[in-house]
Amino acid sequence: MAEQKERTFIAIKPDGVQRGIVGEVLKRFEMKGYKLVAMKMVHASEDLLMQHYIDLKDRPFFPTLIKYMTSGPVVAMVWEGKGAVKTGRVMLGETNPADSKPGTIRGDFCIDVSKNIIHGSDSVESANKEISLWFKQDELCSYSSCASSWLY
Ligand code: DAT
Ligand code: MG
Repeated sequence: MAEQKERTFIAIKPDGVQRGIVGEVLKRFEMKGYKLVAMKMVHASEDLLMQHYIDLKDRPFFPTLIKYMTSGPVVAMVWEGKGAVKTGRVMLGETNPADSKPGTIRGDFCIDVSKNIIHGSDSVESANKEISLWFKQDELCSYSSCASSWLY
């Protein structure tokens, strides 16, 4: 069924990597039932980040955002499953951790909007764009998950 194949791009930002939150994020997405399709650690270039955040290029915080995102490696991932984009955003919490509820990743593990530890695609369209920006086609793994018939 097509809806179970929805994919989202999730990236643990440099602060999330430095603070040791990678395992916790993986755990939450795995335990929810989403399927890991791709994952890599990458110290992203300014060029890649400028493309990734192109919609925000005129915002005052844009230069700071690019500097922060290139300050260390990130862990980039693709997760797949029903409603992965929307549910992924719910699992992340609000952009500003101060508005994020406890139980969400940003609500539980960070304080400031400029160090909000994780990125998640905001629509299926941007997910597709981000996935092709960060991953080559052959980095996306094709396999069937044994959990699938117990989830859907
Ligand atoms: P999100 O990451 O929740 O999709 P966004 O796309 O609006 O939010 O912004 C991208 C990132 O830019 C966000 O995760 C943190 C940073 N950011 C957004 N608003 C900010 C602000 N007012 N001050 C500083 N950084 C901000
Ligand atoms: Mg965004």
